[in-house]
Amino acid sequence: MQLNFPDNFWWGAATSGPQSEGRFHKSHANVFDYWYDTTPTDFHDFVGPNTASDFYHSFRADIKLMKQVGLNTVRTSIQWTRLIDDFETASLNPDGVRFYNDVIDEFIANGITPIINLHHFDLPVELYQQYGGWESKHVTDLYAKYAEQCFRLFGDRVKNWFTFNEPMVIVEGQYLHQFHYPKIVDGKKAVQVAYNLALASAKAIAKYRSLSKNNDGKIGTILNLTPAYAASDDPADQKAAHIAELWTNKLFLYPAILGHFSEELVELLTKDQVIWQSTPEETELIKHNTIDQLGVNYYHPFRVQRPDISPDSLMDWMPNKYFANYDMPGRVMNVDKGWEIYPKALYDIALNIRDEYHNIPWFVSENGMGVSREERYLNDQGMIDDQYRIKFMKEHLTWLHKGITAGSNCFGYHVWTPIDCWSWANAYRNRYGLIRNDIRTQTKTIKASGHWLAETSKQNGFDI
Ligand code: BGP
Repeated sequence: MQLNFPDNFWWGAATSGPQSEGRFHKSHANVFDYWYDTTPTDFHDFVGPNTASDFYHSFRADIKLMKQVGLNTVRTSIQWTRLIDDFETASLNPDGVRFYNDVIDEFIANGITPIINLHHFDLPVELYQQYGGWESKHVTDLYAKYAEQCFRLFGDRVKNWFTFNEPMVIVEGQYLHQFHYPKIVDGKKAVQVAYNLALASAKAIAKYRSLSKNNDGKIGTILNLTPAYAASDDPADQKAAHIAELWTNKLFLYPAILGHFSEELVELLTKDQVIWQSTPEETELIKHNTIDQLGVNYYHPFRVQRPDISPDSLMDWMPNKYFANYDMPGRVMNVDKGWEIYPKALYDIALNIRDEYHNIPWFVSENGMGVSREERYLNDQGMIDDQYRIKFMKEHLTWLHKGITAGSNCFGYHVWTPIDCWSWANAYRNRYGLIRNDIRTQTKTIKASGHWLAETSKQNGFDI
């Protein structure tokens, strides 16, 4: 039986500037450049972002390969530090302008629609050092200025914009769970940063809509949704899962789509005395600048157990890794992370968006399987025979298809990632690409999964 997807379905893949380009325009560093420059030992095999997959030099050849694996859309991001010279005035770096113009034109010339994200964890480190980064509302204004430059420069050709990738990872990585620089544990700051990110997104959306030439485009945001399932029927686990859902998913879904924060979450944060500082003008801005479309990054669910300490306080248990996975059932991926593979969550997400978020148009903006030491699967022809990744994509797409059949308004599926790329502190440990990148030589070759996707995209579906 053939599964057919809606007309004009986005068969695509996602990457980001900091993970693919390599370091150019060296006069500014983002937080990852800086972290690597100062503590290279924090990075797997001491591999940093300096070269990444060298997209800055090889984008023309890379885009040809992306075309060969059937992608009709590709998401990447513009780097704030590479496009802008002076963050206060948002004056431009000419080489950054040239590069991103060339990239966008090259995608279009190859029949690939560029989907552009404005921020993928790559805060200019100067803005952290001067203002505390996203802790500061001034930085949200500077971000909106940078966003405006992007809309003005590229809005004639780019019609699908996204304001942030995974704001929750910024909050948790930098301010709670210490996996991103500056590795702080501070619940109050974490909550303010979350609010400021939602505010910054609304400011960028307001700018976009005020520029009339962009009226034919759409703007959205990209959230990592992690459905929180209770580990058992025990009411304490059920309650814990409910609270986890409030923080993990509703924190950003509500302002982005509904234009306000969840009252229940605000109540909990107020009780914990960590609620953000806001003004009535900001509340109005958020209310009137909701998104046109949503990107959903999905990798794994949470299985939530009741915490050892009070389940009524978010802040008590969050730094204690309350959401840490308990023994995961079934298959897992990512040797270091042990992420559970649970494709049905995509169906649950689809129905949740349909029922609780106005059935807003959305797409899977990241879904992928990280595998370590993938050379193990090189076959006699020198191709990575990644049947496990094909199985992974088929399973997820099958559940997504059920969600679409049930009326959810999903218009695309993007694999993480087109070409093996640099994964933050994990560097090249887990490979996700449809295209292999031998990082010693920067030689790029299509994997079995890339050939499978080319066929699937051509057929607009696949046999199950
Ligand atoms: C998402 C990020 C991507 C990418 C992916 C894979 O959270 O948006 O940038 O890195 O996860 O995860 P990782 O690279 O940590 O293995």
